[in-house]
Amino acid sequence: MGAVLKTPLAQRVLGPIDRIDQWIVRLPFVKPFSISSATWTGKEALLLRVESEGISAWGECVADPDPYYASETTGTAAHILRDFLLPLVEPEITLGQLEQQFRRVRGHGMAKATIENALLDLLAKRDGIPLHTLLGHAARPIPSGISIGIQDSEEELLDAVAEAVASGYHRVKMKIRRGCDVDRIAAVRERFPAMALMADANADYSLDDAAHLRQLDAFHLTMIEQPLSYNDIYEHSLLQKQLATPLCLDESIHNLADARAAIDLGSCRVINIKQGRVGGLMEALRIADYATSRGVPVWSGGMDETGIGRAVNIHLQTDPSFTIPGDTSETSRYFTRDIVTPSVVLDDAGFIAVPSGAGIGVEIDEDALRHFTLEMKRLR
Ligand code: OSB
Ligand code: MG
Repeated sequence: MGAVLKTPLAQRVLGPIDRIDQWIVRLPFVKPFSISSATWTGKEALLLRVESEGISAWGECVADPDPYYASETTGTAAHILRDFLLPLVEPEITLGQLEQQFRRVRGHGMAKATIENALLDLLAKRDGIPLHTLLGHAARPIPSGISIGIQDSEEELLDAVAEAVASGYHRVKMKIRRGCDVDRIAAVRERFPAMALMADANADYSLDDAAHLRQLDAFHLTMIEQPLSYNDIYEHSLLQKQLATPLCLDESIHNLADARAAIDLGSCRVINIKQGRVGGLMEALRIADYATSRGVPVWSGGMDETGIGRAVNIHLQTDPSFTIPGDTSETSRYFTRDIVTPSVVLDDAGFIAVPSGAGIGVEIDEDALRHFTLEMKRLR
């Protein structure tokens, strides 16, 4: 049951903006996180703070400093925000008009989402309502899933999965790559026969690997995420025809049009929606609606966000279209110290409580923010 809003989101006027500041922060990870194309030892993120009449609103860019997951980087996002997107942010225009203006800037969904997220936080805080209420959804406990990076050994992987299961995570995703896949999945499956398990290849395979990937059908995975190129939709449709296991697209989906193409071509049977990858919450909700109308379930991915982006992902998952546990894990899995309070924690049943305060509903820990700041700039 969605809350009734006086004005549809797209018709909301932005209102006065007194100041915009940008931070680049780097939070060290508890342990390195490896996917097929990269290893990260910390989360570097660009943050925006928009100030209006005493309200501080925040947006986190999900880009990494490198282009190993997506083509956007912290550096490209800073450039596009400063030179092309922020100049379009005017007090008298509506959110819908802003989205329309943003279309002239091609791509750069991560940069667009950063300012969109901050403006939605601002509007919600002005109304004194939580972000999920602004989006039209009611709070509900969010089932938590976990994404386990590529481990150095099978033993370390089994330990990590055992720890995740003991913590109550509702679904385990393990990262795979060429040469580190079938045997590892077989070992996890043998030890945990009934657990909801999936694998994410981060685009490491090609269509020539179809016969190899078909071996994974033996392990009743809930899905295989992005086996083929980050840039592909068509070849995934050919691969899906050869596999019983549902495919899920992540990297390939940048907007609603990509989602339509992927679903209509039969390239995937599930979509990983990262709101920060698709240009923001409004496009994420449109993709979720379309996918649901076509019988395709969606879930919220993650980008190892700080507490700002993680809170946004939690609010997004109040949309009933998000029927599969996402990659939103406890803060302590990533960081010893975060830049917001409170931390994300799981309850005894593996659920996350949606913040109930205004906007994103978490407070910036100014000391921690200062501690992790690499650079800060006033943009307006
Ligand atoms: O492919 O989903 C991915 C993290 C960084 C970049 C890409 C991905 C991931 C994750 C971790 O899988 C998600 C999370 O725990 O936030
Ligand atoms: Mg992925």
